[in-house]
Amino acid sequence: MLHTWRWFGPDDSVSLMDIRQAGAKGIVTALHHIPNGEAWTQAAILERKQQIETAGLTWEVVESVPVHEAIKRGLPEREAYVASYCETLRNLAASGIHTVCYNFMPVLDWTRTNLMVKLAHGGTALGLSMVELAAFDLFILNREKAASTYSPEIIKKASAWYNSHDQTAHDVLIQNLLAGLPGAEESYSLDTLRAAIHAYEEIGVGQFRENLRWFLQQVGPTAREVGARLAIHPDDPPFSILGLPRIVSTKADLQAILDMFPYPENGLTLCTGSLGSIAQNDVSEIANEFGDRIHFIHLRNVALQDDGSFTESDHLEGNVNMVEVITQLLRWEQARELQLPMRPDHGHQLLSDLHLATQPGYTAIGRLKGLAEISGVEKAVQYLHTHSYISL
Ligand code: CS2
Ligand code: MN
Repeated sequence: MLHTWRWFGPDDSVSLMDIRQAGAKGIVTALHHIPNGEAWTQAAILERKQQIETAGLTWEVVESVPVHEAIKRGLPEREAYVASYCETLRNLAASGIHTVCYNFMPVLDWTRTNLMVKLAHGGTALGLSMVELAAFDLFILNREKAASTYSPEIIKKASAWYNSHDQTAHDVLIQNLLAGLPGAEESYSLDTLRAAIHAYEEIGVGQFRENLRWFLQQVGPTAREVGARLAIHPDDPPFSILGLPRIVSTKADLQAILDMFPYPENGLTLCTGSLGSIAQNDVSEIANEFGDRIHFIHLRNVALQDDGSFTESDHLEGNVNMVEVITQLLRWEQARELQLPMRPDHGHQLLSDLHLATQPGYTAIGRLKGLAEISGVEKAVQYLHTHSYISL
């Protein structure tokens, strides 16, 4: 796999030289300063590409070209936004950048309730607590249909959590859920979140799926024309939150999306942590089944709890059998005769990073550790194959 690393641009506290020292060869980045929905000019793309190449790295993947809410909601102005999306794809391809990751999650992007879950060794992790999510939904957002979303047991625990924590704790939970995590395209107040959620009550899962179909059928022909590889990122978490429809969560969802525009340019980001956050997803089976349509790989792991909560775990530990997934991916690379860009997705906050203001999930040392562990597994599997101990 081609070892890449997410860089948030010149303001990122992790420098391009840090990234080279961490062992990555390629960069995953986006022009986050350009407003969502505005076309990226070739000049702006080439300026970022130049910065990366001057540091001895290559820009391998765009994560992400954001999909405007008007497209997700199917509003009339989606026509203008999809035209600018196609212009961005053209300008990226003309600049030699062809792999484009994107999310199609409504309103909120990836979501966590806790950004500093204390680990036994003193480091911290990201986590999602269903009890705290329910407490927010029921007693802070006061969403009308929230009570029908959670089990009586979760509701009881959510009430106990809410009543046993002070306003400071409530404010931290609100901040974690509304401020938008790194790479997210929007942030909200409680009122604008309520309005956005209400807008989706009229849409539902079926129409939301049709809105993605429309998007893919609009941008797909341009992707084919310019050789762009679209790679949709799974929902994170892979289930509906706050009553919002999520349609990129399961194997069946992924198959339906690939069928919406049945060409290789309509592909996937295999994110093991996002997909692995529900026990029903066999990530290795998904990697095996859709390997010919995977254009980009995120490797991270999760430790699941019975109530649906999870904490992000070490890359090789947790519910995802990472050795099996990496073996599947290496088998597909061999069959497709190519290298797929892979990035260590998230990392714990460890050692000196604990004393720095880092981007949640995007620490240097935690991601370096993950990349090193993944690289070791990859090397071992490749050696065993080359020396006929196993066959890919
Ligand atoms: C990550 C996110 O698995 C994940 O959720 O890839 O951190 C990513 O940054 C967001 O989906 C935005 O791209
Ligand atoms: Mn991911």
